[in-house]
Amino acid sequence: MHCSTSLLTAHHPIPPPSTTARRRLSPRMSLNPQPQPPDVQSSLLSSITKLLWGPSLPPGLLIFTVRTAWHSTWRLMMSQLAPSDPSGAYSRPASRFRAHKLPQSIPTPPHHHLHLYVGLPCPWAHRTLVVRALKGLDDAVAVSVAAPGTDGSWEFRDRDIPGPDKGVLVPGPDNANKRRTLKEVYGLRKGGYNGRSTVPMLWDTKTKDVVCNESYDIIQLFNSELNGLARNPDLDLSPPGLKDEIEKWNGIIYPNVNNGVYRCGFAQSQEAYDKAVNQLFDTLDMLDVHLGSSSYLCGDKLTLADVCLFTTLVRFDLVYNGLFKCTKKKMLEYPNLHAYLRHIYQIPKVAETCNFLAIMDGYYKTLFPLNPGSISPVMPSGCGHEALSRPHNRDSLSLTDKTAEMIVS
Ligand SMILES: N[C@@H](CCC(=O)N[C@@H](CS)C(=O)NCC(=O)O)C(=O)O
Repeated sequence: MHCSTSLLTAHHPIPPPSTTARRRLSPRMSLNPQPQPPDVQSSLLSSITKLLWGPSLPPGLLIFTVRTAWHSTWRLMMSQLAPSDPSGAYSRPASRFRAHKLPQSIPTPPHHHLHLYVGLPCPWAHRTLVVRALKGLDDAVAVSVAAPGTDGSWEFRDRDIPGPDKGVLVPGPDNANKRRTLKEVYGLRKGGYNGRSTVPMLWDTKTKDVVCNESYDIIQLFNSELNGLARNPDLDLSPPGLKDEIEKWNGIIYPNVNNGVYRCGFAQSQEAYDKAVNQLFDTLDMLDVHLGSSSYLCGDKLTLADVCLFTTLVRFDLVYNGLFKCTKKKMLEYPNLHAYLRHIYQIPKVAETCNFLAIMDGYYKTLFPLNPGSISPVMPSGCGHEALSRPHNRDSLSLTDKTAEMIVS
């Protein structure tokens, strides 16, 4: 169900589901078989090999057979993980629940009926956490933080799982509906639900229904529809005079960077990968130049476009560079982009939304076809709290940036 004439679609050009896109065949359960101890695995493997081919198989034929079998299995798993078009390019499914206005019933202080479901690895959910924090909506919109289960779906924990950094959001229980999984929460809505149970998801605890599960719609709602409840109602991340420019930047950044990293990581052909990776780095090169002389994308004011860019940049060297093969350069090699990243990270309340270990685990341990061993690499230097807290030296770019002051006050 899409918001038919939603303005938001224009701001955030999400491709409609391609008719040629391969269907998701089944839940991700099948992508993560239960691990066996190594000795059981290897003796099982050698028994199967002997049974099939006998002891004297020519090595070339063995390699060919294993390669063909693995490649077909990988293609099958990728088609479940990431729908693609016939050229092998990733085709992101559209969000089912769109909203550009809140239903009349919500929210009227002091009764707050909105509950936000997120997962910390997810860049789309991260946008909603950043805008919620900047607008001072943490009391008005409660949050439940799910964690990725071994099959890649979202699960809740019995209690908060403390992280290494104090104050940073951590996975925990479902505070609104007391369910074990996000799928169960989606299933509570009248009429049920059989689609993808994605984060972010905004839930109405009064009507027991999904308000919206499209991140860009949610950040627009948070920015302008809840000012009666916000601690920072005067912070406007989408002022009328900048709307066209924000839309212009989103039109570049969404396909080439936000979804661009996924187009690299989920490409199923060399051609699709080459196209995605070139578009990604051409755009990053251009952004690095632009942000060398501009505080934010649209000038002196932080906007929704910056929030959308930030949540991809903060994951770049942590996960996209290695796991998604975005290897041409690291974020650290872009002096202006990295300074801009640090600048936004250092805005009060933003750092608490960034759980670096949860991001790494979420990507490396659940995207089985991309990392079959599920080994999570060591955190690259330059990615964590300390590195992002280094001075950004960008104050001279703007004389009018009041963002940080507005948020602290
Ligand atoms: N267009 C959506 C994308 C949301 C999305 O893809 N979320 C992922 C996590 S990064 C998810 O929850 N996937 C679970 C699934 O596909 O089953 C948005 O921007 O909100």
